[in-house]
Amino acid sequence: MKRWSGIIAEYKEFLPINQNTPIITLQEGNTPLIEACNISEKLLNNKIKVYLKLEGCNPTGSFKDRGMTLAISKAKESDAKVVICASTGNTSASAAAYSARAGLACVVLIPNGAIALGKLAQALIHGAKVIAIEGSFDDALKMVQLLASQYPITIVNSSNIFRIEGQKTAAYEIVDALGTAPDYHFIPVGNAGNITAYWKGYMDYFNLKQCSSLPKMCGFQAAQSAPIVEKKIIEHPETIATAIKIGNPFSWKSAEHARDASGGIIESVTDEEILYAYEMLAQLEGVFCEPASAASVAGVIKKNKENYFRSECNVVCTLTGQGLKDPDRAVMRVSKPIVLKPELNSIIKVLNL
Ligand code: AN7
Repeated sequence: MKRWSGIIAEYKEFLPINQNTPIITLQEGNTPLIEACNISEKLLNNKIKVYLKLEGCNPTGSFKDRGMTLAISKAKESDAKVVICASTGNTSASAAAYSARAGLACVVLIPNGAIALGKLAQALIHGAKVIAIEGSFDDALKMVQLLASQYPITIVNSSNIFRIEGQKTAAYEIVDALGTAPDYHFIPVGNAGNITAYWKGYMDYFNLKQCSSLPKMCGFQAAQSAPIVEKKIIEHPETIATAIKIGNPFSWKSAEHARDASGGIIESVTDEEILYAYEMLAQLEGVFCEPASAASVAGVIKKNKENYFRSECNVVCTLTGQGLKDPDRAVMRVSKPIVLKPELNSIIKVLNL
């Protein structure tokens, strides 16, 4: 039996490492790619085949681990002592975990009161120094860039090229699993690193003739946090999908490049559309992702209504993070438990038996 050893060991010929790079891994990657048959049947008239790439199955519960294993390994190789990031939650959780494993000090700046509790818990329990900025993610990222320009601290946001390099391996896995590239790839967009990374991954494989076609890259932002769609910086982004509540994405230009070079789109979905997809994923497919992740499937539902797809095509949706990170949102969305005394009759009545 072959044991999966994490994305660096598995894809080392595609990654910027050498014999001196210490590999800091939690065996991230190799995430499931499952078919969403029920969503396809019930919400899309069986017109298209939909696959879900379950990135919430990574060790810290999000896709960030793919980039973080490489960023932290390279930081360790260059003898860094301290790493830093700004985060809407998942980057900080991942940075804190991989730093703990590497024996590096980790500083994370988060927008105060605006990240999901599970993510905050992760950063704290892994021993990061957590600073809550009274401002937005964009304010926190600005502070990180200023600090790292003046002090010997390594940034592990997606401005760190090793993050993008690691994250591109998800595209390799998809092609390895399907035997070909999908027709469309739908993905949530926040700081826009992941759409950049997937496009790089697909291009790598295409250039190496591992696939003979390329997907159209279709990115989705939340409606009131959609700077790329509106072509302007959003000073006060709003959305319940806190992971993608970003008004001035770092990888703005490269996301536009991925869209244009692939013939894809970057559009927005409303919070209600996101929450509907979030609930449908849970109730029709048994997949609990976080709200931001559901933006990809919300995008598919929306574009299908607009007749965007040609029939018999296939679509991969990246579900970027695990639903348990933000359980409050789930409890808010659906009906509460029915509280009863321990009496058989009252239970029977409620169950209509
Ligand atoms: C679940 O953690 O930016 O477009 O600081 O956590 O690559 O930014 C998170 C982003 C989608 C958007 N889904 O990805 C952070 C952070 C989830 C996320 C995104 C994020 P990018």
